[in-house]
Amino acid sequence: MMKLIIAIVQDEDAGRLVSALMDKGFGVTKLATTGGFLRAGNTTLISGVQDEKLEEALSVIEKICKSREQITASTTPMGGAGGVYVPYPIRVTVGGATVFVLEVSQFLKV
Ligand code: 2BA
Repeated sequence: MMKLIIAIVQDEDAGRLVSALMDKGFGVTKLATTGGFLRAGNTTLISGVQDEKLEEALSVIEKICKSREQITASTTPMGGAGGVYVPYPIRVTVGGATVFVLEVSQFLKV
């Protein structure tokens, strides 16, 4: 039996994740998607896997998409109205994956 993995990941992790899954022999389809909340681009990967390979695929996703902190520049105005836009570093959490695992009732190539 098979499972279908739907994994929503950050664009910056997507390329490495596709390569890592392909290297291990998984079939992958990559879709350009948009998150409903942030209205920003993200990437959705779909991958059909044999039941016994599910844990291996999930561990690849977890390894590549581990959430981590990143320092980025913010340009929020400082000093109130008419203030100067001074870039300053802020810490943001990036990475992570939202993963759904579905039962596959049929897998056909016709
Ligand atoms: P995550 O929960 O890690 O979700 C990342 C992306 O995964 C989402 O992007 C969406 O594209 C997808 N996703 C998450 N849960 C889903 C579900 N149940 N069904 C289908 N797709 C799902 P965004 O919607 O742009 O959300 C980006 C991040 O914003 C979320 O990260 C979460 O940290 C935050 N967020 C989302 N909705 C929120 C809300 N109503 N209030 C506060 N923060 C929210």
